[in-house]
Amino acid sequence: LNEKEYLNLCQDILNHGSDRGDRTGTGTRSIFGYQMRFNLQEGFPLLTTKNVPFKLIKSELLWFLKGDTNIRYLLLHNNNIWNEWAFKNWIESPDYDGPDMSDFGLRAQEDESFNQQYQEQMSRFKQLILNDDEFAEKFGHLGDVYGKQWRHWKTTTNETIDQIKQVIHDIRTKPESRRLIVSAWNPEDVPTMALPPCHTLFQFYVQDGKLSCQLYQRSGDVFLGIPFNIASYSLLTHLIARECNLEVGEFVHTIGDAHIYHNHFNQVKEQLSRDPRKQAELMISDDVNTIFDVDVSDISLKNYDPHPAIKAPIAV
Ligand code: DHF
Ligand code: TMP
Repeated sequence: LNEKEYLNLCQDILNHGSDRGDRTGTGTRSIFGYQMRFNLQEGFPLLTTKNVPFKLIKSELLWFLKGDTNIRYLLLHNNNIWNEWAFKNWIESPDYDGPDMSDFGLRAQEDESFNQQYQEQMSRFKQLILNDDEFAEKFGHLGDVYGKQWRHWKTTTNETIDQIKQVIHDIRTKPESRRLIVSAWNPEDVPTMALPPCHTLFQFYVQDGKLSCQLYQRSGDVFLGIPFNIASYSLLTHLIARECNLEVGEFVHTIGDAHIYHNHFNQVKEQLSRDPRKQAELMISDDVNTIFDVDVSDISLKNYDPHPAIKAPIAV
């Protein structure tokens, strides 16, 4: 069962991980180097032991595929998962004129009156991104993150490389190639990114008419980020396979620092007490010609019947 792969990872970290400090000041329990395998023929590996909002995963992946790095597109799709990292750029800039928001991630969790102020500034920020073009241009960008590196990698001679088009071409023409790689890790750009890419590099592999994908993720927030990442790369594998007239094979997920934040322990234990259900099926509309003009409405799930969602604070 695919979902066991994930539940075993959670249990392994709880049992054998080291308690460590981290950049966000939250604290984690972590292990280094872990691999999960998901057979995409068995169904779509969206977790069922908690409700994972698939519509957010779709719009985030289509945003990457468009080569977009501005959160305005996400907000237009009611997707708030990247807000904090754009907000950070604004509150640290001379343009920001509201109350002090330094260290807002931790303070909002600990101080209710500060949390109110934070919510007010965040909703002002979202309105400005949506309604003010100039503001969105200035503060909506997360730096040269995934979309930029996937579709418009800048070369030293000022040309751009479209890694996604290139890899699709290579899968079609050289399916036995061992060089079917897309990298989001661009050392020159890392210092200016809101968050250096967590999913850093992926590779495709074709065997028996099936397309497999392996991701190397340098850092994984096992309760919040990883369930999204599994579904996102599985969806990407389906889309690329369709583009290349292949079936889907496996999604292999390799993680460097795999961690559970200390303030997610109760949530993880609750999730581990639940029994996995039957996996959903992914449906992609027949109207889709190429993955470059897929719309969120072209992608849907059949028979997704998860346990209830479990809330947890995100470490900023
Ligand atoms: N930072 C950290 N500390 N962990 C992350 O997983 C993470 N992920 C990022 C950006 N920065 C991050 C991008 N992906 C959520 C899931 C994925 C994600 C960002 C946020 C999240 O909060 N998921 C909630 C539901 C959120 C909602 O409904 O708006 C969840 O319960 O799955
Ligand atoms: P870091 O840059 O210090 O590693 O912090 C990034 C955090 O975000 C870390 O907890 C991993 C998590 N993360 C994911 O798990 N998946 C993602 O897709 C993203 C963007 C972040």
